[in-house]
Amino acid sequence: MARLRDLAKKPSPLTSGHRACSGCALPQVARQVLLAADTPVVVVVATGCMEVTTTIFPYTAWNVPWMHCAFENAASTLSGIEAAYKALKRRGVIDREIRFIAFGGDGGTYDIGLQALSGALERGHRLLYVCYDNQAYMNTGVQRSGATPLYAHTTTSPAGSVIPGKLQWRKDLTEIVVAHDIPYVAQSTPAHWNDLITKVQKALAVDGPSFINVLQPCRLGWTFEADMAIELARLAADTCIWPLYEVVNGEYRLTYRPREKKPVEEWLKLQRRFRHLFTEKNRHLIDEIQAEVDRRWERLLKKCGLA
Ligand SMILES: Cc1ncc(C[n+]2csc(CCOP(=O)(O)OP(=O)(O)O)c2C)c(N)n1
Repeated sequence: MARLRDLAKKPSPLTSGHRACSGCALPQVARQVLLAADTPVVVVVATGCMEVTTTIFPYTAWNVPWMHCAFENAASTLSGIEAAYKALKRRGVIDREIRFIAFGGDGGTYDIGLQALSGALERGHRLLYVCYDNQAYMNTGVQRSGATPLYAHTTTSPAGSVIPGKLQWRKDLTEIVVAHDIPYVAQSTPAHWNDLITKVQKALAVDGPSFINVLQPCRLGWTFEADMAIELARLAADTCIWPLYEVVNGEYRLTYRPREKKPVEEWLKLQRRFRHLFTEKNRHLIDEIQAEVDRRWERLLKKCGLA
């Protein structure tokens, strides 16, 4: 178990001075993930907010070896790096233990990078892929992605008289990754720092591919007050819209069970992208979301042997 006291003493892998929006949870995700590593790491980041806000030429906010890749190929770029490392190690050129971490947004992971991710998992590279899921293509202007929740307002699923926001439920990428039968898969948030750090440590310890899906509240696209990102991440777990769990060699384990399962409304009402749901005409849509959250939560409890 990590201790804040020890983590605070480590040099920050991501410096201040990056250009993430005020109140964005993205730097916390990167910091927490990288602070969990006890060996040197090499990082690849798919094009998206994380890359764009931290590497504005000629500057970089990264204090770790870091490689640019395109929007769709973080997993294959990192696969190549890991394969080269293995070859150099075999030849005795490198003798250090190094770990490999890719970050991708939800657009770059659920959608355009899914093929590269699936291939890397199937080939069995020893790498950790972290999806920072802010639930839309935020960097290019809040377009809906496969991760955008049902009825969220985005610029390509605008809530109005024609539609009440996005018409599809979000794709369950974590379960898609589980289907690859890799050694370690998990979901977490930056609000649950100890949960996230423990999961990263477990992921980096397995001799094969690992994947962690981290919810990242986005101030711009979800639209909330600047000090609310961590609270929204916490509420996502407390409402069970974003359950915290891990799947180790196919075995499901819940890592956080809210003492009191809060109504999903509490999470929705703090975000302007769901504002249209709180009208007389649309209130039944909240019930629909709640029913689906409940159904999925019960299903997860069963998988974890808790129901
Ligand atoms: C092949 C390709 N298509 C489109 C783009 C333009 N583009 C750059 S970032 C981005 C959105 C990234 O969204 P996401 O992965 O969700 O990350 P976020 O910006 O939300 O952090 C897009 C569409 C690109 N760089 N490459």
